[in-house]
Amino acid sequence: MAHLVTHCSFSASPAVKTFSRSPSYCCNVGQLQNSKSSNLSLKSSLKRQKKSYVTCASAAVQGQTQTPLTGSQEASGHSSSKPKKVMVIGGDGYCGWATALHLSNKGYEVAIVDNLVRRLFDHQLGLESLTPITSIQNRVRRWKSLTGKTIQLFIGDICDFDFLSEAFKSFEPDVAVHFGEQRSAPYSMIDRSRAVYTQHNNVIGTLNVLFAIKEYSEECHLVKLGTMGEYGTPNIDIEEGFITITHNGRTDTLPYPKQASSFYHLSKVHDSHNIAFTCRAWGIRATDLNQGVVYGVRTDETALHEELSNRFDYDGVFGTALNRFCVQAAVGHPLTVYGKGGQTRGYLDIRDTVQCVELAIANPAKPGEFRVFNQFTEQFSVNDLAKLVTAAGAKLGLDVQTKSVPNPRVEAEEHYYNAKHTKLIELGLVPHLLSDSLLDSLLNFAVQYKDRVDTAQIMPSVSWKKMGAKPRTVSV
Ligand code: NAD
Ligand code: USQ
Repeated sequence: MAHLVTHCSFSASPAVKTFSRSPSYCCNVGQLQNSKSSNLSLKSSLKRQKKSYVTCASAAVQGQTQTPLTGSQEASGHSSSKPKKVMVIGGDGYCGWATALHLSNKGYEVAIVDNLVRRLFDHQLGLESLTPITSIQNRVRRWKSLTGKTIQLFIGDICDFDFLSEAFKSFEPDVAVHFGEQRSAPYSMIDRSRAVYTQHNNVIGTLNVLFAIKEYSEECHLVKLGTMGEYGTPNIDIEEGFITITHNGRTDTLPYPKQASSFYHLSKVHDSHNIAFTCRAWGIRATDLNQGVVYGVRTDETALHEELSNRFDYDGVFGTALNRFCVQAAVGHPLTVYGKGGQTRGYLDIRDTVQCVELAIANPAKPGEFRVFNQFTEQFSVNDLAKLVTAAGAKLGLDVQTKSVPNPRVEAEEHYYNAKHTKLIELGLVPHLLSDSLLDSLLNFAVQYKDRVDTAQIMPSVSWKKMGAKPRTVSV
């Protein structure tokens, strides 16, 4: 955890003091040096977190009327008058915020659990979302004022079991949707301390969630965000979680082999094993959603008001391929295809992320069942994405160029890729496929905010091979 204060990479910040890991990371963040004003508010808000606390979205924002969205007033799949309670861990993040609002809109009773560390990473690395995002407290207040719906907040670290226990005892979730991890592969490859932090945060956080379910909410369905990257890029078809193998005349159905390619992706593999084990050992019910790369920013709910806007990362550490390419096209930066560009992955629209999670909740795993769904809608190579963005840019009058940059990662650049993804479709997923109109609107969106782009953050700055034990400070 030392990196959280010691190395303000990608910024000109002076050195700051080290501290040893404590259950609540917030104690020393005030020493961070970036973005003075926002940092100050982060400092004071995090100081208040030293002991876990709960806040509820409070009264309506002045001057706003309550206009509930359309949609079921009752949580889908739940016929009694009591709505299902869904704890969204990581609900201040990109996928989590969109999902929390979507589930709240659908009539679920939602609580967000988040330690706001994603905002802290931005402060440390000198990064900023393309879209301005307001505090989580303002977000839920605005939601309440617009819809009349309350989202409870539990601000704290799920690696702190006392905090998590209090949140579980207080909210009594029927479902825990777990997005609350360090999710950037490049971040996990900056240096030893980030690698250790990522695996500690993700693996211990998930273990704590499993123990909290066992201890306080045995019936609670865990919906855990995994990643397609757990499988790597094998030279055979990728199945949904399990593969039936005949070996020396005997046949068994076994977990699909995992070949993750970053310390982040490996943390998800460890999570999957721990979850599968606790389903067998304790009868926990769990769905592991092996999600592909997410693109897009607007959902029905986040589009309602600027204070509900979602974050949109385009930098070389947290930005993902298609979102980055749209921003690059908008500012006239050549599209950064790494290496040969044949790297193929599963992709999905953020509107489908929220739909998939809702489907998993409405059709829960049985006690003791460990289900795996591959959560993506289409496969693209990086070269495919560059071509699509170039064509969409031309329609908007943008002259989009592509540049092959040396690949900072260690990964296959030309490979076979065919991943199954039928289980969510069978449950009713109606995908938003990547169409010209979606690309147009994403590009227009990037153009709208292009003045906020810091072009110095676009090129990749983390190398898989140059990673070392020493804390890294990368200058801008
Ligand atoms: P994000 O970084 O935007 O959000 C994660 C949230 O979790 C942040 O708000 C962060 O503050 C919180 N968090 C992290 N550690 C925590 C802890 N110990 N205690 C409490 N809160 C904590 O990430 P995202 O893009 O929304 O991804 C969410 C999940 O989905 C991750 O598990 C990620 O691995 C997975 N996923 C994301 C993508 C993608 O393209 N964004 C694709 C596949 C899978
Ligand atoms: N890539 C480029 N140019 C870029 C950015 C990325 O060529 O400017 C390439 C990468 O080398 C990689 C592919 O695009 O081959 C995808 O990279 P990415 O940064 O979009 O996605 P990745 O690092 O795999 O991680 C993202 C999320 C992570 C999630 C994962 C799903 O950050 O949380 O787990 O997507 S998956 O890829 O299916 O594992």
